[in-house]
Amino acid sequence: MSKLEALTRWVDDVVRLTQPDRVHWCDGSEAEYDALVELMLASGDLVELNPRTHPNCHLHRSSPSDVARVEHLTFICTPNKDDAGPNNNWMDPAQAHAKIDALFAGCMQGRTLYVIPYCMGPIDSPLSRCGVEITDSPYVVANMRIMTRMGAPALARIEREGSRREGTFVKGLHSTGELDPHKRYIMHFPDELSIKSIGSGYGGNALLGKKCHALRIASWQARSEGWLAEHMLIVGIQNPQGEISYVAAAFPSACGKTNLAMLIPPESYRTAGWKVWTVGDDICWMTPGADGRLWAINPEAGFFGVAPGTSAKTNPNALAMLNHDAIFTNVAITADGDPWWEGLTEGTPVKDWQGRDYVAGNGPAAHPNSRFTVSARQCTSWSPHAEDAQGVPISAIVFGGRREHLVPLVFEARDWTHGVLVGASMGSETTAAATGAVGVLRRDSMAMKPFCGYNFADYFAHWLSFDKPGAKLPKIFHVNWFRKGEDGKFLWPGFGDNMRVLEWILGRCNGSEGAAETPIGNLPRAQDLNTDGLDLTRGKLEALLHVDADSWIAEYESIGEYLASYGTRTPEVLQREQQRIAAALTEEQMEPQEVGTP
Ligand code: OXD
Ligand code: MN
Repeated sequence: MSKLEALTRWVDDVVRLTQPDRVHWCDGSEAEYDALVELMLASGDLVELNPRTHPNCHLHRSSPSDVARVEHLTFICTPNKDDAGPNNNWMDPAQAHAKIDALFAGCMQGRTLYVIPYCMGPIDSPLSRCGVEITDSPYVVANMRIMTRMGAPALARIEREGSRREGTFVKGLHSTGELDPHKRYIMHFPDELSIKSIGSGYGGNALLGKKCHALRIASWQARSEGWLAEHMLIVGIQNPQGEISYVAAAFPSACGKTNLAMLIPPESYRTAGWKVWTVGDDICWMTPGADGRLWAINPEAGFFGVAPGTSAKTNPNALAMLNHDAIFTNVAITADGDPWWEGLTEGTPVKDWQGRDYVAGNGPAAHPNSRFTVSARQCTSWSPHAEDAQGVPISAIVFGGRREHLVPLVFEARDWTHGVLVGASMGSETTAAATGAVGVLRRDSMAMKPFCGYNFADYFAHWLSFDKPGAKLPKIFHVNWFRKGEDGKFLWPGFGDNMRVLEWILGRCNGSEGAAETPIGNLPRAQDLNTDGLDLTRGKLEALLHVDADSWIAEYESIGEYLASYGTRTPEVLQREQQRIAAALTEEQMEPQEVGTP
């Protein structure tokens, strides 16, 4: 129960609509979590993993038709269709409420309705925002306890803020319904600060604090309040002098944000005193501070990471934190009951993600979008500043995608406007994080295509609006770890060696690194990147940094068409920037000119 009338009234309305047998207000305690686990072990929703090697770890197997976000069933419901924009599916709010409420009617009969008060961001931070999720899924409650600050302290904050002003918390209503893909919708009502999701138990569709609140609703709120809600990791990079610079990086889903967020530098860097601190792996809320810099918090308290590919080589920090107190979804298991996924070198799967006997050659053992849920505090690189109420100051923003061809390892945008264009024109090959074809190139502006709660044209304008007198904005960069050579193999080793690129990026921020100027931006020359100890031929390095004018002319034509597809709302400044670069590409013979050698 709550003393906040707006909250109890809403819960009562939902109870009348969904008709649960019981109502449980979550306090977020360990005892509550343990009781939920017992309940799910008894119902078969969870399977206990090997308690010797993985104490307090459990496996959940979802319905096989409910394994990823469903972008085609995700709607932004604004009174005016243009406010949602061509980047979103839109439905009229009245029609959307009627359609989804008909599915919610009586859907919790025989079930318990859980009320989850949660806070996105450190509980004492003015940058944090609260919400309440109602769900009939104990699996969702258990995950929300790991992913957010959930329970009594969040309820106290909601009541405090709500007693001063109505409508301060985000209302999220969720039911697994019948887990029927034909009766599945994820609907957002940004100007009502509300979310309704039915028919799925999958993370991004069901843990409403994450994509639905912290990105789609928050991006809308951020626009009206002058901040940014972004699909970005946050890392602190400590140099041998002990100074820490913070970098925020946007990559589409399943493109390595978690790995970059937990990067362990190569040995030579570690010996020299470099260290990387994790602040967040998926979402970043940034607000201009009194000093003109952008200050960032990670609104989440845990990681909901992609399991396949996580290994001692790619992400030792992640692997180490998954030995206890974690939930695994749709991974395979070994004969000893240890979790297993493709990419692990130890162990042999005996049951696949659907619990069937594993047969090699019959598809992957773990689902390609199988996940782990784990508290951020279990990560050894978790930053001591990750919970700072004022956030951390951002020195560089990095955009990136999965591009086999064309896009060089790294380049720097000339200024903020150019950087916004670089983010807006990001392209990436699709992954298994959403249903649909994998490996298809699509534009994914700022990695926010599935997550921006309003018209991208207005979103680009909002980004541009931060460039004002007194602002000390981060420098903007673009990276591509995925470029392939003529032999079809990745040119860059990636993972820990990405530290070499981060070093150049930070050097550009403090003026100590050189670059060559090209129409698409400033690139490191071969001598500007530290490749000592890398098995990288000069030819490969040149291929990684190559800017092919003809292909870029075609790319900029396609970027122009993309911007035009947002119609008259597209900021003119951005179109002019696109035209300027397109013209420079045609004119220049791509003769690199040196700028600022250290
Ligand atoms: C995620 C996603 O789960 O982007 O983070 O899909
Ligand atoms: Mn994500």
